Amino acid sequence: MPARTSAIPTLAFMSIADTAAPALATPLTKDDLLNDYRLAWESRHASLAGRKEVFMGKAKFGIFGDGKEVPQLAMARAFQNGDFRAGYYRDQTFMVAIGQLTWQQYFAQLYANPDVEAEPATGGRAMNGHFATRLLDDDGNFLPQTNTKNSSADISPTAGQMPRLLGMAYASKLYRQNPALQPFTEFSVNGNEVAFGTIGNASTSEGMFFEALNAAGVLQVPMLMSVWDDHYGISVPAEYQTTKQSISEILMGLQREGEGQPGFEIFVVKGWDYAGLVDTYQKAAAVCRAQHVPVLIHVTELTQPQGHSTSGSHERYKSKDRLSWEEAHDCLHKLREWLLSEGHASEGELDAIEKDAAAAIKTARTAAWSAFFDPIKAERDEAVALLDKLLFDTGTENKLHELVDQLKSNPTPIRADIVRTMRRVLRHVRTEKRSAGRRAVQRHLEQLLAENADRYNSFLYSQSEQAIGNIEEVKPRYAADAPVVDAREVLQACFDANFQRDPSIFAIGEDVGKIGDVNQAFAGLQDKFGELRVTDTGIRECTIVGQGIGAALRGLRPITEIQYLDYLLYAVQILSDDLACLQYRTKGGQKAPLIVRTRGHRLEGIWHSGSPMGMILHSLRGMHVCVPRDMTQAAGFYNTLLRSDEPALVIECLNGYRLKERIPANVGEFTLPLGQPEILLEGSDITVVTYGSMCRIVLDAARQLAEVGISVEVIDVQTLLPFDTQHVIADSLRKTSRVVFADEDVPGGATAFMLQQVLDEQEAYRFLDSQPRCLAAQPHRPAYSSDGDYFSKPNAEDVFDTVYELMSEVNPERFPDIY
Ligand SMILES: Cc1ncc(C[n+]2csc(CCOP(=O)(O)OP(=O)(O)O)c2C)c(N)n1
Ligand SMILES: [Mg+2]
Repeated sequence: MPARTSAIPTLAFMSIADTAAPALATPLTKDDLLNDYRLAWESRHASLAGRKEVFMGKAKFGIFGDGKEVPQLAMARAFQNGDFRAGYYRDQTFMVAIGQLTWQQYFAQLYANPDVEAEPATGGRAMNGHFATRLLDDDGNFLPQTNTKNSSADISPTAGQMPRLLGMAYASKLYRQNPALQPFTEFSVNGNEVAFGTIGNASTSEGMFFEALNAAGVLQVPMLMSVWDDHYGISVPAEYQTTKQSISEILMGLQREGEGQPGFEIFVVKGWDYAGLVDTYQKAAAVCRAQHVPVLIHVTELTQPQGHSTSGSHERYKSKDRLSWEEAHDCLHKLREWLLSEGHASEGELDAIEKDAAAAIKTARTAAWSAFFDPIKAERDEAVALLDKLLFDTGTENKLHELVDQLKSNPTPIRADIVRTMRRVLRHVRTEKRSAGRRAVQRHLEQLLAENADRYNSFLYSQSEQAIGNIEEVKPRYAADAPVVDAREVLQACFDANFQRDPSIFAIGEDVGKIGDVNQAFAGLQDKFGELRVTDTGIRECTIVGQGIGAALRGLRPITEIQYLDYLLYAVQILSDDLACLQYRTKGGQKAPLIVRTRGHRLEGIWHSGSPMGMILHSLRGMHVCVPRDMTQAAGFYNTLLRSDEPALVIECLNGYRLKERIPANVGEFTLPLGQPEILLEGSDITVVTYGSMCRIVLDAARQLAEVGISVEVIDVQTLLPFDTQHVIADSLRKTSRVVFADEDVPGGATAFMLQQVLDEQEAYRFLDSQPRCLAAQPHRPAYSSDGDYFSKPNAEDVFDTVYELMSEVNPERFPDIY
């Protein structure tokens, strides 16, 4: 083992402190040091044992924090109550060090224990190494955050933690600088909370990393970013990942010139240098917390003793030299050397700690396995008892005995084995409906399916009292002389009222601040409510959304704006991977009620007319998707959403802001329920289902169709998620027996979704006398200008012809072919 080269912490680019501090300037007792040593070894043993569990078939996959233990101990020492983490799968040591993970819980996650008590981070839903603390109580309300240490819920996509991290840091800025937020004492103490980020060296190659760092520097928020640098991203070394192979070197331009200047503090410290790490984190967190200066700590020379994950072995791609360098620089061995050389402990003491650590992990692992497996065995035994009884009653078939015996003798059954066997057995005795044994099995199966639905399918959406379906409907009221205004003014009045009502609401986005967004729904509101409430951002859709997610997690009510629907693509990944699945992946442990506001459908050209609703519907389950046809409906949705605790996307009609609408007297109070279509025109021959800007076109076509004697019922679905919860459309088809789904998406996009919902989900196929038709835009993006629009998107003539064709098929005499 090579000797430690220096007792001096390796700090570079530091502007706030000397670089020649003595080893461990931070006052730590011998107990502190030995506890850290114990925890480091427990963590190592957990990694070693975890890998074995996977190879023994007790878990499906494993990724571990071995080789990253020591810097995490140092980070944990700087992490205080109220702070938040957004990190990745290597952070087990940190999570245990801050007291938010036990080793038993660690193994529970490895085994995928679906019991939230056993595995509080994800309820067995995420792979191991996906950490989270429970931020909500059993009713789905936020717990106080300032007296605990908090972690947002990890996701697998590399660098996906970055946008949310920015938002969590941004919340501290708002809590410190906006006096109206002072009453929110359960979320912040004067904005003192630091958002700690962790990321692997290779993942810094992702665009989101750079976007988030730049934004943090611009915003000057308390974001403390650590890069765990082990030189690799799976098998691909730094040469392929990072210019100059050093993230700190290439980010040097972010370094601030001095106190009070804009920019970052950047530190570089070796990952095996315990003293240097502890001191660095203390200094870094202090400046970050006090001055709201973002910090980057580049932790170098880390290793991966077991390679990347259980999917492969690193001997395949690391040279012998590299492997022996890694062994020599293993941070645990280095820590041991340092404790001995500094006289903090004897060999015997450290040996005993290492031994105890191994034993502690064994105990935790065994307990976790029993807690996971015993209930399954009990479920299996219960099922087998019922099945035996059924066989006794009815079964003579060998096949049945075989099925039950297989389940009985399976040494490691899973829940699917139990349910699968019961379903297959019931299939075999389907004619024995009167057998009591069969009925008992069926009842039990139903119970198991319900339990497993809770385990595996619950919490896609909020189940709290503020869930969207629980928000009371308040109808709009109109004064007799209600002013008729440009539609954007309806929104402006709605936002104005809500901003007055709730100080936690704020809006950010490109051009949202000074000019009040490109269509001026926020016009004048920055002047009225200040720059912290209505705020311009850089052009960075992904982190605009992330800023909202992180702030919403910390009790604020952000409205983040994506200037045009076409640019939502930049943010869809994070909306899908982070926001939409947040409740689900924590089994109701976290929520981020973020509203994403955007505008789309019809305007001009390839990048300002998009209506990629299919893409949205396919990727954002877990969010609500509102497609209001005008600004009054949009205002109703904002009023509802701002009172609920669920995330949603609201797509306003780009071509609707200058149309005239009447302002309701209760413009900030009336609420529009989601999932309730509106019948815009009653008719008897055929139903046309549509939404958004197409409503006006379909209404126009319906008037033309009326002239030739065809009576069209026009339905605006209003929200695509949720979709027509009361089956209003099926009821309409009961009457008309014919349906056209029309929108501006590509063929097979949201029209196909609506068709599936109505025919399959609502079973309305039974009412149809004609083929259901979908009328969508052309499969390409819309071409520029009015002719481009006419020939790219469905127009009134297209709607007319589609409906007419259907009616002509039904009654060719009355409706002879046009063409
Ligand atoms: C967006 C995305 N691409 C690829 C992957 C697959 N993947 C998981 S971890 C990883 C390497 C990450 O390396 P690094 O950031 O250095 O972290 P380390 O595992 O080395 O600590 C890759 C490519 C992923 N999870 N997400
Ligand atoms: Mg790496």
